[in-house]
Amino acid sequence: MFLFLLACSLTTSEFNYWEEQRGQFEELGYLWIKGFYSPEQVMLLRAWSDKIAESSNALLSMSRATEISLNTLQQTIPGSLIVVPEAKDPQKVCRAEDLLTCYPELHSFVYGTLTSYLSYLFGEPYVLFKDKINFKWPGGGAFPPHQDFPAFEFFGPKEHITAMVCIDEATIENGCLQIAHHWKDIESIEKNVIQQGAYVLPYVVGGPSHGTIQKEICDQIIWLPILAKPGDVVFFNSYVPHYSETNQSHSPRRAMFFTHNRLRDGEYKTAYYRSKRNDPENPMFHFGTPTKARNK
Ligand SMILES: O=C(O)CCC(=O)C(=O)O
Repeated sequence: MFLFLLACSLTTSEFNYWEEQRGQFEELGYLWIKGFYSPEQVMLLRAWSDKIAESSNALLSMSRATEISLNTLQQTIPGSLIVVPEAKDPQKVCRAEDLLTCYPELHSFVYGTLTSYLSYLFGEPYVLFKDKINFKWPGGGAFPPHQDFPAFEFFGPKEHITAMVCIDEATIENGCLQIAHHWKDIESIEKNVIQQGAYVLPYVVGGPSHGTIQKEICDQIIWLPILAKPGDVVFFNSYVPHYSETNQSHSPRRAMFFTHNRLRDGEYKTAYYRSKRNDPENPMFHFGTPTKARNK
């Protein structure tokens, strides 16, 4: 019904635009929209990223000064950021999460842009599932090839769409996102079918590579480097394999990630972050990431 009402109010060229975008997403599992945000909106995103970095570093310093672990601080300070250090350098913040609880204006901004865009694109309401910023400071860790779904499967929805928002220009040198292109053509692999057209590839369970897709499979995938510019947005579903290399440059490569699911599949953001704050070392929260967990 939503789609029908929407279609009635569109011009032909608008209708064609949405059809084309939807077709691309359905065919490839991702959609790269260049210049999604205006230069003014990019300035705002940069300002939020700077503030979040400052608050994340303040939490790390507080943890050092008080000798209260970061995990305990995040359980003790309601509404604080969830800050996850790099496994190889615990003084560096790999990512900060639950941003939208701490920054209500950022929440409105994301809802009015990305969430609305997805709802238009698919003709039904979408809601946020989780949100984060990956800082990828110079020397910052690589994310091994993984699919996101197995990290989310303990909550209800069987499909998620993440919007990656590029904050700093992404290059090969600074470890841009690399996304699997036409990966469904790979033959004769063992697949765990979740639903029609959606399957999980075999991956390493436990240990430092928890969540990494097996190497023989990665070698068959054609990877597309996403050389995104600030303000570009890449939507991708939770089954598309992706990875990124270490940042070999001298500047950060920051990107925000806003994961959504269809409203009709339920709202899980509060439950997701309650679980994460209560059990931050659970490997499911460190799937295919350069961060530390139990048994990882
Ligand atoms: O930030 C990146 O380059 C990779 C992000 C990613 O795959 C993740 O956070 O799961």
